[in-house]
Amino acid sequence: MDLSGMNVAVIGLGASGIAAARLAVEKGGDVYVSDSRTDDAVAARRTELGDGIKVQLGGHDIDRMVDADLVVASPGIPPDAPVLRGLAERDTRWISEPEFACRFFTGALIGITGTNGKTTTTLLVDHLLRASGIRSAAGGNVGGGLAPAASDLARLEDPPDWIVLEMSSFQLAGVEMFQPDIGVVTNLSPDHLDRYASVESYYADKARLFDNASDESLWVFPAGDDEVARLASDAKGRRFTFGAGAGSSAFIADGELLLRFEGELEPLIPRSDVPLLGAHNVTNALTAALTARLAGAAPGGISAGLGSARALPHRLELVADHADVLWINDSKATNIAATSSALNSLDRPVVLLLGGKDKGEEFGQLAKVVRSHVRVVIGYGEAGPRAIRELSVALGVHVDAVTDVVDPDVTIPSLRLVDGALEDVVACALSVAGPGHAVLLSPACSSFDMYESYEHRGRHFTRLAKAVA
Ligand code: UMA
Repeated sequence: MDLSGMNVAVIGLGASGIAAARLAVEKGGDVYVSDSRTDDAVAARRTELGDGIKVQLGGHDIDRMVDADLVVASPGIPPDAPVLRGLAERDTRWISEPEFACRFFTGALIGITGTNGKTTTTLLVDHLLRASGIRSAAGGNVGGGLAPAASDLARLEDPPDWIVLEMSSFQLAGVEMFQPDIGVVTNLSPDHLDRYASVESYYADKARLFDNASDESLWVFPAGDDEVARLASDAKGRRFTFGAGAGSSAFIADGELLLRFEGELEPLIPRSDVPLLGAHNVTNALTAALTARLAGAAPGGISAGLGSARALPHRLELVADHADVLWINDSKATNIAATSSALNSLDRPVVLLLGGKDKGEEFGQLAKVVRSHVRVVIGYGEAGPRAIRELSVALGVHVDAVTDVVDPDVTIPSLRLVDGALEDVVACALSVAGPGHAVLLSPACSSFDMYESYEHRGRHFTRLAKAVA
Protein backbone atom coordinates (compact mmCIF):
# COMPACT_ATOMS: atom_id res chain seq x y z
CA MET A 1 0.00 0.00 0.00
CA ASP A 2 1.38 3.36 -1.03
CA LEU A 3 0.36 6.52 0.82
CA SER A 4 1.84 8.98 -1.71
CA GLY A 5 -0.36 12.02 -2.03
CA MET A 6 -2.37 11.05 1.05
CA ASN A 7 -2.78 13.11 4.21
CA VAL A 8 -2.51 11.01 7.34
CA ALA A 9 -3.43 12.40 10.78
CA VAL A 10 -2.11 10.59 13.84
CA ILE A 11 -3.65 11.33 17.25
CA GLY A 12 -1.35 10.95 20.26
CA LEU A 13 2.42 10.99 20.39
CA GLY A 14 3.14 7.97 22.58
CA ALA A 15 4.56 4.63 21.44
CA SER A 16 1.67 4.09 18.99
CA GLY A 17 1.73 7.62 17.58
CA ILE A 18 5.47 7.62 16.95
CA ALA A 19 5.34 4.19 15.29
CA ALA A 20 2.32 5.05 13.11
CA ALA A 21 3.80 8.40 12.05
CA ARG A 22 7.10 6.77 11.06
CA LEU A 23 5.34 4.09 9.05
CA ALA A 24 3.05 6.61 7.34
CA VAL A 25 5.93 8.86 6.30
CA GLU A 26 8.00 5.88 5.10
CA LYS A 27 5.07 4.88 2.87
CA GLY A 28 4.98 8.34 1.31
CA GLY A 29 2.20 9.94 3.37
CA ASP A 30 1.96 13.61 4.32
CA VAL A 31 1.79 13.21 8.10
CA TYR A 32 0.31 15.42 10.84
CA VAL A 33 0.62 14.26 14.47
CA SER A 34 -0.98 16.00 17.44
CA ASP A 35 -0.93 15.47 21.18
CA SER A 36 -2.86 17.26 23.90
CA ARG A 37 0.22 17.44 26.14
CA THR A 38 3.19 19.79 25.99
CA ASP A 39 5.48 18.37 28.70
CA ASP A 40 9.16 17.46 28.26
CA ALA A 41 8.45 13.79 27.50
CA VAL A 42 6.17 14.56 24.58
CA ALA A 43 8.47 17.38 23.37
CA ALA A 44 11.35 14.87 23.36
CA ARG A 45 9.24 12.55 21.21
CA ARG A 46 8.64 15.38 18.75
CA THR A 47 12.43 15.81 18.46
CA GLU A 48 12.77 12.04 18.01
CA LEU A 49 10.41 12.18 15.02
CA GLY A 50 12.62 14.76 13.30
CA ASP A 51 11.71 16.93 10.32
CA GLY A 52 9.29 15.96 7.62
CA ILE A 53 6.35 15.37 9.96
CA LYS A 54 4.09 18.19 11.13
CA VAL A 55 3.68 17.98 14.89
CA GLN A 56 1.23 19.95 17.05
CA LEU A 57 1.54 19.79 20.84
CA GLY A 58 -1.02 21.08 23.34
CA GLY A 59 -4.14 20.32 21.28
CA HIS A 60 -5.69 18.79 18.19
CA ASP A 61 -6.77 20.49 14.96
CA ILE A 62 -10.07 18.75 14.21
CA ASP A 63 -10.54 20.56 10.85
CA ARG A 64 -7.24 19.19 9.68
CA MET A 65 -8.19 15.68 10.74
CA VAL A 66 -11.57 15.91 9.03
CA ASP A 67 -9.75 16.82 5.80
CA ALA A 68 -7.23 13.97 6.13
CA ASP A 69 -7.50 10.79 4.04
CA LEU A 70 -6.81 8.62 7.06
CA VAL A 71 -6.97 9.23 10.83
CA VAL A 72 -5.03 6.88 13.14
CA ALA A 73 -5.82 7.13 16.87
CA SER A 74 -3.68 5.98 19.81
CA PRO A 75 -5.41 3.30 21.90
CA GLY A 76 -5.18 5.18 25.21
CA ILE A 77 -7.50 7.93 23.94
CA PRO A 78 -11.01 7.08 25.16
CA PRO A 79 -13.90 7.42 22.67
CA ASP A 80 -15.43 10.18 24.79
CA ALA A 81 -12.24 12.31 24.67
CA PRO A 82 -13.08 15.68 23.05
CA VAL A 83 -10.91 14.92 20.01
CA LEU A 84 -12.68 11.63 19.15
CA ARG A 85 -16.09 13.08 20.02
CA GLY A 86 -15.29 15.99 17.71
CA LEU A 87 -14.45 13.59 14.87
CA ALA A 88 -17.60 11.54 15.47
CA GLU A 89 -19.76 14.67 15.37
CA ARG A 90 -18.31 15.40 11.95
CA ASP A 91 -18.74 11.84 10.68
CA THR A 92 -15.00 11.29 10.44
CA ARG A 93 -13.86 7.71 10.92
CA TRP A 94 -10.62 6.82 12.67
CA ILE A 95 -8.74 3.53 12.80
CA SER A 96 -6.48 2.08 15.47
CA GLU A 97 -2.72 1.91 15.08
CA PRO A 98 -2.52 -1.91 14.59
CA GLU A 99 -5.33 -1.69 12.02
CA PHE A 100 -3.17 0.83 10.13
CA ALA A 101 -0.07 -1.37 10.53
CA CYS A 102 -1.67 -4.61 9.37
CA ARG A 103 -2.43 -3.04 5.99
CA PHE A 104 1.34 -3.23 5.36
CA PHE A 105 2.05 -6.70 6.78
CA THR A 106 3.18 -9.27 4.24
CA GLY A 107 3.39 -12.43 6.41
CA ALA A 108 0.69 -14.40 8.15
CA LEU A 109 -0.89 -12.92 11.27
CA ILE A 110 -1.69 -14.22 14.75
CA GLY A 111 -3.90 -11.88 16.83
CA ILE A 112 -4.00 -12.50 20.57
CA THR A 113 -6.52 -10.89 22.89
CA GLY A 114 -8.20 -11.71 26.21
CA THR A 115 -8.17 -10.05 29.61
CA ASN A 116 -5.08 -11.60 31.17
CA GLY A 117 -2.06 -13.52 29.90
CA LYS A 118 -1.98 -11.76 26.52
CA THR A 119 1.60 -10.56 26.71
CA THR A 120 3.05 -13.79 28.09
CA THR A 121 1.18 -15.81 25.45
CA THR A 122 2.16 -13.46 22.61
CA LEU A 123 5.87 -13.54 23.46
CA LEU A 124 5.75 -17.27 24.12
CA VAL A 125 4.13 -18.03 20.74
CA ASP A 126 6.90 -16.00 19.07
CA HIS A 127 9.53 -17.86 21.13
CA LEU A 128 8.06 -21.28 20.22
CA LEU A 129 7.88 -20.41 16.52
CA ARG A 130 11.50 -19.29 16.53
CA ALA A 131 12.52 -22.40 18.47
CA SER A 132 10.92 -24.36 15.62
CA GLY A 133 12.91 -22.49 12.99
CA ILE A 134 9.99 -20.33 11.82
CA ARG A 135 10.74 -16.65 11.11
CA SER A 136 8.49 -14.71 13.42
CA ALA A 137 8.21 -11.31 15.18
CA ALA A 138 5.98 -10.24 18.07
CA GLY A 139 4.59 -6.87 19.14
CA GLY A 140 1.44 -4.78 19.49
CA ASN A 141 -0.02 -3.89 22.88
CA VAL A 142 2.89 -5.69 24.63
CA GLY A 143 4.68 -2.44 25.67
CA GLY A 144 7.17 -2.12 28.50
CA GLY A 145 10.07 -2.18 26.07
CA LEU A 146 9.50 -5.92 25.60
CA ALA A 147 8.35 -5.70 21.98
CA PRO A 148 7.60 -3.00 19.38
CA ALA A 149 4.29 -1.44 18.37
CA ALA A 150 2.49 -3.02 15.40
CA SER A 151 3.59 -0.23 13.04
CA ASP A 152 7.24 -0.87 13.89
CA LEU A 153 6.76 -4.51 12.83
CA ALA A 154 5.43 -3.28 9.48
CA ARG A 155 8.74 -1.46 8.92
CA LEU A 156 11.07 -4.43 9.49
CA GLU A 157 13.61 -4.65 6.65
CA ASP A 158 13.36 -8.41 6.48
CA PRO A 159 9.63 -9.09 7.00
CA PRO A 160 8.98 -12.26 9.05
CA ASP A 161 6.76 -15.12 7.86
CA TRP A 162 4.53 -14.74 10.95
CA ILE A 163 3.60 -11.68 12.98
CA VAL A 164 2.29 -12.35 16.49
CA LEU A 165 0.29 -9.35 17.67
CA GLU A 166 -1.12 -8.68 21.13
CA MET A 167 -4.38 -6.75 20.69
CA SER A 168 -6.04 -4.82 23.52
CA SER A 169 -9.75 -4.02 23.47
CA PHE A 170 -8.79 -0.37 22.89
CA GLN A 171 -6.95 -1.39 19.71
CA LEU A 172 -9.68 -3.77 18.54
CA ALA A 173 -12.18 -0.91 18.91
CA GLY A 174 -10.67 0.68 15.80
CA VAL A 175 -10.30 -2.23 13.38
CA GLU A 176 -11.75 -2.47 9.89
CA MET A 177 -9.77 -4.96 7.81
CA PHE A 178 -7.83 -6.63 10.63
CA GLN A 179 -8.00 -10.35 9.80
CA PRO A 180 -5.81 -12.71 11.82
CA ASP A 181 -5.07 -16.10 10.24
CA ILE A 182 -5.07 -17.42 13.81
CA GLY A 183 -7.01 -15.57 16.53
CA VAL A 184 -6.57 -16.34 20.22
CA VAL A 185 -8.71 -15.38 23.22
CA THR A 186 -6.77 -16.24 26.40
CA ASN A 187 -9.69 -15.64 28.83
CA LEU A 188 -12.34 -13.03 29.64
CA SER A 189 -13.20 -11.18 32.83
CA PRO A 190 -14.27 -7.61 33.69
CA ASP A 191 -11.58 -4.96 33.23
CA HIS A 192 -11.13 -1.31 32.26
CA LEU A 193 -14.42 -0.30 33.86
CA ASP A 194 -12.98 3.20 34.23
CA ARG A 195 -13.22 3.47 30.42
CA TYR A 196 -16.20 1.27 29.59
CA ALA A 197 -19.71 1.95 30.85
CA SER A 198 -20.33 -1.79 31.21
CA VAL A 199 -18.61 -5.16 30.95
CA GLU A 200 -20.72 -5.80 27.83
CA SER A 201 -19.22 -2.82 26.03
CA TYR A 202 -15.69 -4.02 26.96
CA TYR A 203 -16.52 -7.49 25.60
CA ALA A 204 -18.07 -5.94 22.48
CA ASP A 205 -14.72 -4.36 21.59
CA LYS A 206 -12.97 -7.70 22.22
CA ALA A 207 -15.45 -9.33 19.83
CA ARG A 208 -14.16 -7.15 17.00
CA LEU A 209 -11.41 -9.82 16.72
CA PHE A 210 -14.00 -11.78 14.70
CA ASP A 211 -15.15 -8.95 12.40
CA ASN A 212 -13.46 -10.39 9.32
CA ALA A 213 -13.63 -14.10 10.18
CA SER A 214 -13.52 -16.39 7.15
CA ASP A 215 -13.76 -20.14 6.55
CA GLU A 216 -9.93 -20.28 6.69
CA SER A 217 -9.71 -18.57 10.11
CA LEU A 218 -8.36 -20.66 12.99
CA TRP A 219 -9.49 -19.78 16.53
CA VAL A 220 -7.90 -20.79 19.84
CA PHE A 221 -10.14 -20.62 22.94
CA PRO A 222 -10.17 -21.84 26.54
CA ALA A 223 -12.05 -25.16 26.77
CA GLY A 224 -15.51 -24.94 28.34
CA ASP A 225 -15.52 -21.14 28.53
CA ASP A 226 -19.08 -20.10 27.66
CA GLU A 227 -18.28 -16.39 27.78
CA VAL A 228 -15.55 -16.76 25.14
CA ALA A 229 -17.80 -19.01 23.03
CA ARG A 230 -20.51 -16.31 23.20
CA LEU A 231 -17.97 -13.69 22.19
CA ALA A 232 -17.11 -15.66 19.05
CA SER A 233 -20.80 -16.36 18.43
CA ASP A 234 -21.20 -17.87 14.95
CA ALA A 235 -17.96 -16.44 13.53
CA LYS A 236 -16.70 -18.45 10.57
CA GLY A 237 -13.59 -20.62 10.91
CA ARG A 238 -12.33 -23.64 12.85
CA ARG A 239 -12.20 -23.64 16.66
CA PHE A 240 -9.52 -25.32 18.80
CA THR A 241 -9.48 -25.34 22.59
CA PHE A 242 -6.86 -25.57 25.36
CA GLY A 243 -7.15 -26.68 28.98
CA ALA A 244 -9.19 -29.38 30.67
CA GLY A 245 -12.27 -30.32 28.69
CA ALA A 246 -13.62 -32.81 26.21
CA GLY A 247 -12.08 -32.50 22.77
CA SER A 248 -9.38 -30.10 23.94
CA SER A 249 -6.35 -29.84 21.63
CA ALA A 250 -3.83 -28.83 24.34
CA PHE A 251 -4.06 -30.20 27.87
CA ILE A 252 -2.21 -31.77 30.78
CA ALA A 253 -2.37 -35.49 31.55
CA ASP A 254 -0.24 -37.33 34.10
CA GLY A 255 1.82 -34.20 34.74
CA GLU A 256 2.71 -33.72 31.09
CA LEU A 257 1.73 -31.08 28.51
CA LEU A 258 0.18 -32.72 25.44
CA LEU A 259 -1.25 -31.70 22.09
CA ARG A 260 -3.93 -33.56 20.21
CA PHE A 261 -3.31 -32.59 16.60
CA GLU A 262 -4.96 -34.09 13.54
CA GLY A 263 -6.09 -37.04 15.67
CA GLU A 264 -2.60 -37.82 17.05
CA LEU A 265 -1.41 -37.34 20.64
CA GLU A 266 1.83 -35.37 20.78
CA PRO A 267 3.63 -35.30 24.17
CA LEU A 268 5.49 -32.03 24.81
CA ILE A 269 7.26 -31.70 28.18
CA PRO A 270 6.55 -32.47 31.86
CA ARG A 271 4.68 -29.66 33.56
CA SER A 272 7.46 -29.46 36.17
CA ASP A 273 9.94 -28.60 33.39
CA VAL A 274 8.04 -25.43 32.36
CA PRO A 275 10.24 -22.78 34.02
CA LEU A 276 7.40 -20.31 34.75
CA LEU A 277 5.85 -19.62 38.19
CA GLY A 278 2.11 -20.15 38.63
CA ALA A 279 -0.70 -22.35 37.28
CA HIS A 280 -1.95 -19.61 34.94
CA ASN A 281 1.43 -19.62 33.19
CA VAL A 282 1.05 -23.33 32.50
CA THR A 283 -2.27 -22.46 30.83
CA ASN A 284 -0.47 -19.74 28.86
CA ALA A 285 2.07 -22.37 27.83
CA LEU A 286 -0.70 -24.69 26.56
CA THR A 287 -2.30 -21.80 24.63
CA ALA A 288 1.01 -20.83 23.07
CA ALA A 289 1.93 -24.42 22.21
CA LEU A 290 -1.39 -25.00 20.43
CA THR A 291 -1.16 -21.69 18.57
CA ALA A 292 2.41 -22.37 17.44
CA ARG A 293 1.41 -25.88 16.28
CA LEU A 294 -1.43 -24.43 14.20
CA ALA A 295 1.09 -22.03 12.67
CA GLY A 296 3.23 -24.97 11.55
CA ALA A 297 5.71 -25.43 14.42
CA ALA A 298 6.85 -29.02 15.05
CA PRO A 299 6.34 -30.66 18.48
CA GLY A 300 10.14 -30.96 19.01
CA GLY A 301 10.67 -27.22 18.54
CA ILE A 302 7.69 -26.40 20.75
CA SER A 303 9.01 -28.67 23.53
CA ALA A 304 12.49 -27.11 23.34
CA GLY A 305 10.95 -23.63 23.37
CA LEU A 306 8.78 -24.39 26.40
CA GLY A 307 11.83 -25.65 28.29
CA SER A 308 13.76 -22.45 27.59
CA ALA A 309 10.90 -19.97 28.29
CA ARG A 310 11.63 -17.24 30.86
CA ALA A 311 9.33 -15.26 33.20
CA LEU A 312 8.58 -11.73 32.04
CA PRO A 313 9.26 -8.73 34.26
CA HIS A 314 6.37 -7.58 36.50
CA ARG A 315 4.47 -10.85 36.07
CA LEU A 316 4.81 -12.97 39.18
CA GLU A 317 8.49 -12.13 39.14
CA LEU A 318 10.55 -13.18 42.16
CA VAL A 319 12.65 -10.08 42.94
CA ALA A 320 14.04 -10.78 46.43
CA ASP A 321 14.33 -13.73 48.81
CA HIS A 322 15.37 -12.83 52.35
CA ALA A 323 14.86 -14.43 55.78
CA ASP A 324 12.56 -16.99 54.17
CA VAL A 325 10.26 -14.23 52.83
CA LEU A 326 9.77 -14.12 49.06
CA TRP A 327 9.16 -10.67 47.53
CA ILE A 328 7.19 -11.04 44.30
CA ASN A 329 6.54 -8.29 41.76
CA ASP A 330 3.23 -8.84 39.95
CA SER A 331 2.66 -5.16 39.12
CA LYS A 332 1.15 -6.16 35.75
CA ALA A 333 -1.89 -7.55 37.65
CA THR A 334 -4.14 -4.55 37.05
CA ASN A 335 -7.50 -6.24 37.60
CA ILE A 336 -9.18 -8.56 40.09
CA ALA A 337 -8.91 -11.66 37.87
CA ALA A 338 -5.14 -11.27 37.48
CA THR A 339 -4.64 -10.82 41.23
CA SER A 340 -6.87 -13.83 41.89
CA SER A 341 -4.87 -16.06 39.60
CA ALA A 342 -1.58 -14.85 41.13
CA LEU A 343 -2.87 -15.71 44.63
CA ASN A 344 -4.16 -19.08 43.50
CA SER A 345 -0.81 -19.99 42.05
CA LEU A 346 1.23 -19.38 45.25
CA ASP A 347 1.57 -22.12 47.81
CA ARG A 348 2.66 -20.02 50.84
CA PRO A 349 0.75 -17.46 52.97
CA VAL A 350 0.73 -14.06 51.30
CA VAL A 351 1.05 -10.47 52.44
CA LEU A 352 -0.86 -8.81 49.60
CA LEU A 353 -0.24 -5.21 48.50
CA LEU A 354 -3.49 -4.07 46.90
CA GLY A 355 -4.45 -0.69 45.43
CA GLY A 356 -3.65 1.96 42.86
CA LYS A 357 -5.88 3.84 40.46
CA ASP A 358 -9.51 2.93 41.06
CA LYS A 359 -10.91 1.18 37.97
CA GLY A 360 -14.30 0.48 39.53
CA GLU A 361 -14.11 -3.28 40.07
CA GLU A 362 -15.71 -4.79 43.17
CA PHE A 363 -12.93 -5.88 45.59
CA GLY A 364 -15.29 -8.09 47.61
CA GLN A 365 -14.88 -10.59 44.75
CA LEU A 366 -11.39 -11.30 46.11
CA ALA A 367 -12.74 -12.41 49.51
CA LYS A 368 -12.67 -16.14 48.80
CA VAL A 369 -9.12 -16.27 47.46
CA VAL A 370 -7.95 -13.84 50.16
CA ARG A 371 -9.44 -16.09 52.86
CA SER A 372 -7.62 -19.13 51.49
CA HIS A 373 -4.25 -17.61 50.56
CA VAL A 374 -3.66 -14.30 52.32
CA ARG A 375 -2.38 -13.52 55.83
CA VAL A 376 -2.47 -9.71 55.59
CA VAL A 377 -3.93 -7.37 52.96
CA ILE A 378 -2.33 -3.93 52.85
CA GLY A 379 -4.48 -1.43 50.93
CA TYR A 380 -2.88 1.70 49.54
CA GLY A 381 -3.30 4.38 46.87
CA GLU A 382 -6.51 5.87 45.46
CA ALA A 383 -8.41 2.56 45.52
CA GLY A 384 -6.94 1.40 48.87
CA PRO A 385 -9.71 2.67 51.18
CA ARG A 386 -12.49 1.19 49.00
CA ALA A 387 -10.61 -2.10 48.58
CA ILE A 388 -10.13 -2.52 52.33
CA ARG A 389 -13.70 -1.41 53.14
CA GLU A 390 -15.22 -3.89 50.65
CA LEU A 391 -12.97 -6.75 51.81
CA SER A 392 -13.78 -5.93 55.42
CA VAL A 393 -17.51 -6.29 54.65
CA ALA A 394 -17.07 -9.41 52.49
CA LEU A 395 -14.79 -11.15 55.01
CA GLY A 396 -16.59 -9.86 58.09
CA VAL A 397 -13.37 -8.62 59.72
CA HIS A 398 -12.33 -5.25 61.14
CA VAL A 399 -9.53 -3.17 59.73
CA ASP A 400 -6.48 -3.40 62.00
CA ALA A 401 -4.19 -0.51 62.86
CA VAL A 402 -1.01 -0.52 60.83
CA THR A 403 1.02 -0.99 64.01
CA ASP A 404 -0.85 -4.14 65.17
CA VAL A 405 1.28 -7.26 65.33
CA VAL A 406 -0.18 -10.13 63.32
CA ASP A 407 -1.14 -12.91 65.70
CA PRO A 408 0.37 -16.09 64.16
CA ASP A 409 -2.41 -18.23 65.67
CA VAL A 410 -5.24 -16.29 64.06
CA THR A 411 -6.09 -17.65 60.64
CA ILE A 412 -8.51 -15.04 59.30
CA PRO A 413 -6.79 -12.44 57.11
CA SER A 414 -5.84 -9.16 58.71
CA LEU A 415 -6.63 -5.91 56.83
CA ARG A 416 -4.47 -2.75 56.96
CA LEU A 417 -4.69 0.56 55.19
CA VAL A 418 -1.59 2.62 54.52
CA ASP A 419 -2.06 6.25 53.56
CA GLY A 420 1.32 6.95 52.06
CA ALA A 421 3.88 6.12 49.39
CA LEU A 422 5.05 2.64 48.37
CA GLU A 423 7.96 3.05 50.83
CA ASP A 424 5.39 3.11 53.67
CA VAL A 425 3.52 0.14 52.18
CA VAL A 426 6.72 -1.91 51.95
CA ALA A 427 7.68 -0.90 55.52
CA CYS A 428 4.28 -2.14 56.70
CA ALA A 429 4.74 -5.40 54.73
CA LEU A 430 8.15 -5.90 56.27
CA SER A 431 6.73 -5.44 59.76
CA VAL A 432 3.99 -8.07 59.27
CA ALA A 433 5.69 -10.68 57.02
CA GLY A 434 7.10 -13.69 58.81
CA PRO A 435 9.26 -16.65 57.70
CA GLY A 436 7.51 -18.75 55.08
CA HIS A 437 5.44 -15.79 53.77
CA ALA A 438 5.41 -14.17 50.34
CA VAL A 439 5.02 -10.40 50.00
CA LEU A 440 3.12 -10.00 46.75
CA LEU A 441 2.59 -6.72 44.88
CA SER A 442 -0.44 -7.76 42.81
CA PRO A 443 -2.47 -4.57 43.02
CA ALA A 444 -5.63 -5.41 40.96
CA CYS A 445 -5.54 -1.75 39.87
CA SER A 446 -3.68 0.31 37.31
CA SER A 447 -0.80 2.44 38.52
CA PHE A 448 -1.70 5.90 37.27
CA ASP A 449 -2.62 7.36 40.69
CA MET A 450 1.07 7.29 41.68
CA TYR A 451 3.09 6.13 38.67
CA GLU A 452 3.50 6.56 34.91
CA SER A 453 2.90 2.85 34.26
CA TYR A 454 2.75 -0.58 35.86
CA GLU A 455 6.42 -1.03 34.89
CA HIS A 456 7.35 2.15 36.77
CA ARG A 457 5.45 0.87 39.84
CA GLY A 458 7.02 -2.60 39.50
CA ARG A 459 10.54 -1.18 39.22
CA HIS A 460 9.99 0.94 42.35
CA PHE A 461 8.71 -2.07 44.29
CA THR A 462 11.66 -4.17 43.09
CA ARG A 463 14.14 -1.52 44.29
CA LEU A 464 12.44 -1.33 47.69
CA ALA A 465 12.25 -5.12 48.05
CA LYS A 466 15.91 -5.53 47.13
CA ALA A 467 16.84 -2.83 49.65
CA VAL A 468 14.92 -4.71 52.34
CA ALA A 469 16.70 -7.95 51.42
N1 UMA B 1 -3.47 11.92 24.19
C1 UMA B 1 -3.88 12.93 23.34
N2 UMA B 1 -5.18 13.32 23.41
C2 UMA B 1 -6.07 12.80 24.26
C3 UMA B 1 -5.64 11.77 25.14
C4 UMA B 1 -4.32 11.35 25.07
O1 UMA B 1 -3.10 13.45 22.55
O2 UMA B 1 -7.24 13.21 24.26
C5 UMA B 1 -2.06 11.49 24.11
C6 UMA B 1 -1.34 11.49 25.45
O3 UMA B 1 -0.96 12.79 25.84
C7 UMA B 1 -0.13 10.60 25.15
C8 UMA B 1 -0.63 9.72 24.03
O4 UMA B 1 -1.93 10.16 23.63
O5 UMA B 1 1.02 11.29 24.74
C9 UMA B 1 -0.66 8.32 24.66
O6 UMA B 1 -1.22 7.40 23.90
P1 UMA B 1 -1.59 5.98 24.51
O7 UMA B 1 -2.17 6.13 25.88
O8 UMA B 1 -2.40 5.26 23.51
O9 UMA B 1 -0.17 5.28 24.79
P2 UMA B 1 0.93 4.68 23.83
O10 UMA B 1 2.25 5.14 24.41
O11 UMA B 1 0.70 4.93 22.41
O12 UMA B 1 0.83 3.12 24.19
C10 UMA B 1 -0.19 2.31 23.58
C11 UMA B 1 -0.71 1.31 24.61
N3 UMA B 1 -1.26 2.04 25.75
C12 UMA B 1 -2.59 2.01 26.05
O13 UMA B 1 -3.39 1.39 25.39
C13 UMA B 1 -3.03 2.77 27.27
C14 UMA B 1 0.42 0.41 25.07
O14 UMA B 1 -0.14 -0.60 25.88
C15 UMA B 1 1.05 -0.27 23.86
O15 UMA B 1 2.19 -1.00 24.28
C16 UMA B 1 1.48 0.77 22.85
O16 UMA B 1 0.35 1.59 22.48
C17 UMA B 1 2.02 0.14 21.55
O17 UMA B 1 1.06 -0.67 20.93
C18 UMA B 1 0.15 -0.54 27.28
C19 UMA B 1 -1.14 -0.71 28.09
O18 UMA B 1 -1.14 -0.38 29.26
C20 UMA B 1 1.11 -1.67 27.64
N4 UMA B 1 -2.22 -1.25 27.48
C21 UMA B 1 -3.48 -1.49 28.20
C22 UMA B 1 -3.44 -2.83 28.89
O19 UMA B 1 -2.67 -3.72 28.47
O20 UMA B 1 -4.22 -3.01 29.85
C23 UMA B 1 -4.62 -1.50 27.19
